[in-house]
Amino acid sequence: MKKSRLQRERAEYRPKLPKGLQGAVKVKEGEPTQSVGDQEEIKKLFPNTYGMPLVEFVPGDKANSGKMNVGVILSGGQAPGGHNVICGLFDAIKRLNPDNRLYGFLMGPGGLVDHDYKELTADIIDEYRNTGGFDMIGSGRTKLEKEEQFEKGLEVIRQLDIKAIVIIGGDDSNTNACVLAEYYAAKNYGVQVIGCPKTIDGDLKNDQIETSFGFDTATKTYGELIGNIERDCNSARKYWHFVKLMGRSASHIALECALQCQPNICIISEEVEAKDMTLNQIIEQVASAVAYRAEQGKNFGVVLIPEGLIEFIPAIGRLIDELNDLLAAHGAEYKDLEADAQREYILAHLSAANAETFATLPEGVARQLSLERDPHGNVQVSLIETEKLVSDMVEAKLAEWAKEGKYVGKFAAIHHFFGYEGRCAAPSNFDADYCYALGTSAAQLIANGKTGYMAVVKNTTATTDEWKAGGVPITMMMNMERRNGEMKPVIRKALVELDGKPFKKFVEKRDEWAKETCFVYPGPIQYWGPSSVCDRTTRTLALEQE
Ligand code: FBP
Repeated sequence: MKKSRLQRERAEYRPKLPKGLQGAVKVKEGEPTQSVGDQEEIKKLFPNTYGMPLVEFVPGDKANSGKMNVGVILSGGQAPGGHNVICGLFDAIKRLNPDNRLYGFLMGPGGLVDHDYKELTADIIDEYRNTGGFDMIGSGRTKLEKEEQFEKGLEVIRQLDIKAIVIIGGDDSNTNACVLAEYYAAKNYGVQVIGCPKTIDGDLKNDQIETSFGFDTATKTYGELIGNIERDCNSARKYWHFVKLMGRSASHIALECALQCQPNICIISEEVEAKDMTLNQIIEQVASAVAYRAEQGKNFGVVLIPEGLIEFIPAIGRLIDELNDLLAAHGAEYKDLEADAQREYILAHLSAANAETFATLPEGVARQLSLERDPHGNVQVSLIETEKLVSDMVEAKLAEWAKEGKYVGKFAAIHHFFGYEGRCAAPSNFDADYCYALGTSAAQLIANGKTGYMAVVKNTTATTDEWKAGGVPITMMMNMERRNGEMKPVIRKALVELDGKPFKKFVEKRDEWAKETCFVYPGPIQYWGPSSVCDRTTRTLALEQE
């Protein structure tokens, strides 16, 4: 693979490890744990992996050197730093015993079931150090949930003499990792399963996980792009830019980018839901800011929109819930219908209130909501053009106000969607170090006989030396939620907290940002230079850990 000069220099970067992982490791165990909700049900579903203690790695004196082969899987959407998790895992198992082998299952969890794998040797690993992307072994969204899959996976696990599988994924994939760990433990197969917190969305976090990897790099990449747009916008002073940002449900990415770049408007889905706002109210809010700025002679601005917005507008959320159940129950007969017939079918089967909401949606949006869900039952929100929907409706509202005699100035909109642009960016120093430490922790969890744990690294706003590595039982983060029409044990998704410091900081400033032009241009991620620039965490993490 031909590398750019920057890539070649970056390959030489040696990620920094927390003190607890730098040499031989000792395990410090905490008290037994409980799930965050529905304790009795979760305990019943996970009798072998429930209640285990938290684990922290502290410097020890004797390295555990038993022989262990390990399998690794990348699951779900790409996130910067995934390769460094694998590099950290590789280096750590080789340090424990040079005969240990690492196998990568290809194209996601499906690779385990289909026995599609490759051994990850030093020359492969060296190619991918500190690089973005998941292309070392590929990723996929196959859901590992059925016994046949677990048993099929076991065949290749036995064949390769694998002691443990590491699943690098988001909340859904780690939930499945826990189900797999429980299954292998219940059957006494002696195969351990360890999870790793990945997702640019930033919604896999809680008291134990400070941040999911990839969020840092992805938001800094979007921050750079939004900053560039803001500067262009402030130079030409003739466009309103509507930027949709990835993040499936949670608005963490949009909020972080707002804190970095100070755009005129940023919509936060969680607030829309909490205030029970209608689509029309959102539009009026944006249009009012446009009209206000027009009066000041500023016919330009930047609006950030989280990609999950549509699901959080309460009336549309209720519609989606019913559609999810409807599609899950009637999937097969519905799938073969033509688009028009599908629409009729849906209108005929929905409750009156939801049918009314469905009928009022622009056709393209209604169509997207009626399409097949991803394997985890989610609406594919990244395919809905919310940025266009919002700007079209703002334009219509301004035209209505103009007819009533209100001054609304000139309105010309440009649309952007930032999502895929950030998922494979070369990891920032934070993500390069964090991921390498997560991979190293995963290796130590395996070496110390743990299963059903997620590798974690805490105290991440301190210097890397002071980070604290360890593991958290996955069952501790679970509760029961309705998925595809059924109650399921799942890791609780972290949405933006309206009483949290990042959101409060945004609320303190947003009126000023809407009226004035307070743009900040963060510029590109820096790998070399002053630590205050290169090792800076996200605003979200800094405010949360303040
Ligand atoms: P994960 O939760 O698997 O990390 O994926 C996150 C994400 O990037 C979302 O932000 C986005 O909505 C979705 O993946 C897009 O999915 P796909 O890559 O399948 O188009």
